[in-house]
Amino acid sequence: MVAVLRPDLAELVRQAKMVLDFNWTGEYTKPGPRLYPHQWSWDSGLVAIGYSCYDTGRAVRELTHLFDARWKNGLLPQIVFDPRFGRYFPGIDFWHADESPDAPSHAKTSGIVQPPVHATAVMRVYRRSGEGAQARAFLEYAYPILRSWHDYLYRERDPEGEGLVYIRHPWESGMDNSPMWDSIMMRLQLRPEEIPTYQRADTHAVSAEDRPVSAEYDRFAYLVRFFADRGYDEARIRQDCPFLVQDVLFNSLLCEAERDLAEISRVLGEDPSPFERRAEKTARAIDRRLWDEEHATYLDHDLVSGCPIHAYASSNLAGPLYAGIPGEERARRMVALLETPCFGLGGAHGTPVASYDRYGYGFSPVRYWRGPVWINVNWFLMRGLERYGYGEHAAGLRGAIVSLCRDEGFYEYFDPTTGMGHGSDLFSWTAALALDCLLENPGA
Ligand code: 2M8
Repeated sequence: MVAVLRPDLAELVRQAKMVLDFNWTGEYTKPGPRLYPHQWSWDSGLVAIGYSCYDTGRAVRELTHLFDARWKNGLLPQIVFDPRFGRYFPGIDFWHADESPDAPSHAKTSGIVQPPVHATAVMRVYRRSGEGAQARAFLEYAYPILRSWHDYLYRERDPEGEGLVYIRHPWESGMDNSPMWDSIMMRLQLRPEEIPTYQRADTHAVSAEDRPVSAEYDRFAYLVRFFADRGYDEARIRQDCPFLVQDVLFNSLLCEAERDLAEISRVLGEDPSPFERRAEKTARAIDRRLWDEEHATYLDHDLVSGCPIHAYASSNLAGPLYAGIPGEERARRMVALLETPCFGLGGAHGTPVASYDRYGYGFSPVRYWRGPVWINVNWFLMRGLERYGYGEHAAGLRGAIVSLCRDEGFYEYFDPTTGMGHGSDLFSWTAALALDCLLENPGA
């Protein structure tokens, strides 16, 4: 950890910790104080990475609260509901998750997943805590849970054994209304009677301009009803689910998390080779099947149409670099694409990269995952650039993340053209990953 920080940065560290304290419920950290009152899966993983810099106890409690809500089949749920907070759609009653025999009896959860960053978070907590007896005890507790979580993904979401798992709802990607899903959403022609009755809560907390449009919410809700009608039985769901996608970021994060799981098993004296093999199979599958030679990027694959999804999101570049998937030449071409005004890496704007090609069809500078800067995607990219030896770019991105938070606040996302913050303020993973950038020695 850095011993002395510039006074303005020391103040930023203090503010970031205050955001996390403000959102800490005593059991988990709310992603945002009003918009997101429950516990979210990948938010908790990323927040634990932030806590691992200065508060191991909090990191362990955060992850333990999520892990304790796991399903019997290994599924780690996207949301663990806190019954004290009602104002969120879709709430407990809309999901009907407990109709699944796999749902836990002691916790209320949703019935989908989010990107698997948890083994990575656990490993970071262990390493940064000094690897003592207590940290080892946490590894021993987490190991079987992480193993069955990854087993669930490979067993239920990769039935053909390709090394690529599918997601079945845009919410599972974490990038809810990305233009990547537009072609599928358009195909989903709903009759009025197929649209569930629901009331959104999000547009009461933040501007409707910043959030997905209602045609998207209709389809989000339709898919939830579709899963509930099938009792969350994966074999039945995959038979005719209209949304089945092999997502680049999800699979890249899984690949890296498998390597972290291998590392955990090594520390515990277990055999790491099954996890190493699975990680390498996934890495090869991403590199072979999802690479788009013409545009020098990876593309998501739509399993329903059998076609690649030609939409250019920065997560499709950040994920594979983060997980060390492309060879040097592909990585060089990807970085060159990131440097173009489409994404703006290291450019005159001085902001981190946009989530979607700024000149792409459907780009919006403010509407959620359709273009704004997100700190988690940039943090994955920063790690990837470090990994491939693009030290100057990585340092520039680290500086840009820190400056944006210092100048604008810890917002959920930012307009890439002005830097202005949007969505929820006091957003936990923004604060947590800024702390990671500030408190870790660059390059360590
Ligand atoms: C956003 O998604 C939730 C649904 O999961 C929502 O819009 O209500 C996404 O940004 C997602 O990635 C994130 O985990 C969640 C909580 O921060 O909010």
